Amino acid sequence: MFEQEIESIAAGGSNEEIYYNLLNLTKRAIDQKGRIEGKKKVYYISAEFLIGKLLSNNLINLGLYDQVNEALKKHGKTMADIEEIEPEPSLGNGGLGRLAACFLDSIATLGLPGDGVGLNYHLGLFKQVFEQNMQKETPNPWIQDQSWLRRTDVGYPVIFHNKTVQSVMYEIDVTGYDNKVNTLKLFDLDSVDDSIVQGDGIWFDKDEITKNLTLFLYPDDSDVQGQLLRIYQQYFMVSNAAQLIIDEALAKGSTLYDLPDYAVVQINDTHPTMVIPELIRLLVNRGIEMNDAIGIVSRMCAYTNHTILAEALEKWPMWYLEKVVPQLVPIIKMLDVKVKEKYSDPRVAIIDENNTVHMAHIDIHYSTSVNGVAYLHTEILKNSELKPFYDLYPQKFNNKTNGITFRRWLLHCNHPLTDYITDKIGADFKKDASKLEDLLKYQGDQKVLDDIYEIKRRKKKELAAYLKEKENITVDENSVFDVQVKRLHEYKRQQMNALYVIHKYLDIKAGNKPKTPVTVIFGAKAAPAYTIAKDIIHLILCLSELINNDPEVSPYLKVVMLENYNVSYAEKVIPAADISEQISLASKEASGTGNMKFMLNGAITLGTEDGANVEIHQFVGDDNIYIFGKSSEEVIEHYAKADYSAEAIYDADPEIAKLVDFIISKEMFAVGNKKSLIRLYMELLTKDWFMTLLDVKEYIQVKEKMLADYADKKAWEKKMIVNIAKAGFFSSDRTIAQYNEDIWHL
Ligand code: 7GP
Repeated sequence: MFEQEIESIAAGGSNEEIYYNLLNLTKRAIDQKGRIEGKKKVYYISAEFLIGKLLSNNLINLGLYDQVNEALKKHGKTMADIEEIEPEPSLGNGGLGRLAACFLDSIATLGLPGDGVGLNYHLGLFKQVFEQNMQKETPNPWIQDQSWLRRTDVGYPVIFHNKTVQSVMYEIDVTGYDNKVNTLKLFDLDSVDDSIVQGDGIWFDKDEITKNLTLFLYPDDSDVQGQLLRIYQQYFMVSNAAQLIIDEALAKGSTLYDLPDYAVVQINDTHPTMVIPELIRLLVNRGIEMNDAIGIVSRMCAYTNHTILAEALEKWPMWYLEKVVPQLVPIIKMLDVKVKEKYSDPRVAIIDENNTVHMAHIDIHYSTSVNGVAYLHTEILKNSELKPFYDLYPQKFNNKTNGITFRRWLLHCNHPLTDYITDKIGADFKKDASKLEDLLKYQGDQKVLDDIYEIKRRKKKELAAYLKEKENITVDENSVFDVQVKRLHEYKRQQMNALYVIHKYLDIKAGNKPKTPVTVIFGAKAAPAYTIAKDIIHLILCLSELINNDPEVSPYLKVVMLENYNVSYAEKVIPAADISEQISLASKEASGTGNMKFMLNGAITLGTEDGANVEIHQFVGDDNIYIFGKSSEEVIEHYAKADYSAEAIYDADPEIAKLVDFIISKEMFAVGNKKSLIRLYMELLTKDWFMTLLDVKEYIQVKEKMLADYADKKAWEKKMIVNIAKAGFFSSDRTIAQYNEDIWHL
């Protein structure tokens, strides 16, 4: 099918024409596949879906990729050239949003009826540019006349205090691998006006709700207006979701009393929490008794927690809700009263003594399931963060260790490795990831080990060429590629990696030339209002300028900060990595999913016992991972006793002090901004909330060991194959099968 058409598309036209022709062809191929149907459906409601570019992925899932690729090749084109034309929708910040996208892929691949529900942000997350070694945010328009988005004639009235707006629903098809199709439903408002964005930045008038509602993903919420806008967005999302759910169930014959037989709602962190009172409100409006409505809704909702960082557990002053969504307030109050009647413990109240509404508490009391996203994370939820709730509802708590879709994170981003594995163990692993273990039988086969190493070299070469072309950065493709790509946050400790870079720089300056040169690659966006995170980016960019221009050091050490790190960049950098940096402070990274992508592509993890690193460690064993740092128990104890002092460590250890002091050295001031560097220096010295100095020494030691081990090629190759072979557990197909088995029952 489509053979002739593919051939003629490939034969003629510019890359742009080819892209749009392929887009249209793919859409028709999707239509022919048909929809996944079923009485009961999961609605995965999420403020973020970081879906990435879709052309290649859809072609792979539809089984058309090889055909298209061959045809393009024949006419002297590459798929990579065509992919460059597609804009990347940046409808997410990081892990939570990318997980949602992986989940949609797996839900469809497993043939389960399930749709994503979210918002159609016009500008999504900002585009990052570097100016004077600092991050600058610029708008990132991604919606074009011809795109994957399909406008529908579905829309709902959404009531905000004094005005009612009329939504419009857009859809993006979600193809299953070798299966039928689900949809991602993104709600929008026709009155939203991109032209209110001022200048080349991302500043806009936050008060004009009808013009700005779906303009940006999580606009800067450092002020009250920003926070109110966030509530507007959240309510708009869930009110649409709730109306859609009820509509679809009614169309299938539901009486609404049996709504849980038709719909299950997965609440992706607390952003969609208001779907609970909203569903209750709508059921009551349709004549169902309040208590019945509460029962029905509680039976159909499930909540996933993605973080234990206090600042991310949303709580809103009551007056915010009164201002934006007064119609929900009596319901939330009633839900709170019911909790207080049953439980006297003030820690589990929905509304606290300051009249603040704890969104997660609504989720926990009024849903069937509460899950964490990795074993350790769920244990921490049960035993400390959410302990009072676990004591009330032990049966609700469950773990669902995250996963990644192998279609994007292997089949699409690493064709040579995919083909090689297929050649060795057959294609079954594409549908049953546990089959990857069959690779283990080649552990002793030097030819196979060398081949896999060679594929890594090829991917490094490709990345080097891309960096040269795109960012005019020259890297040594024979160096070790040491990669830390993820959101910029102090708990993820990019600053610790930067201290390693300083250590290495000083060491090389002192005459210790390393055997194997190393390229330290960072990629990260910082939230626009997160000053220290931006200071860390500044530090890295300054180090990069200093080191890369120092002829004494640069043959041995390079520092690269990728500009505008996003899904497409991840697809290029992850297959090229030798070392996967997963160095969060133990207990703080709920799971991590980047760690899984690196492992699957044959990088070796350098990490703390945090999040899913713990499980990766268990799967690969001590010999195939590099672990360092204090345990989560120790860290939690430090917080409990408030006895951590960065200053004490600094005072006691001149080697550490030397690294920290370098941040404010004359070398750094020569390339950087004094104010920013001093601020970061002071932060590290006097606060260091995420305990960089606690682990930095062991980190440096273990990393040096790792780099030395890299020189033993045979031993390294073996680690690579074990990591790839053991990655099967981290397929999101496994995760989704567990959600379905334990929670959704589709
Ligand atoms: C992230 C977690 O930080 C990461 O550890 C996890 O792998 C990912 O979710 C998927 O579960 N959290 C977020 O991205 C986030 O925004 C705050 O959390 C709501």
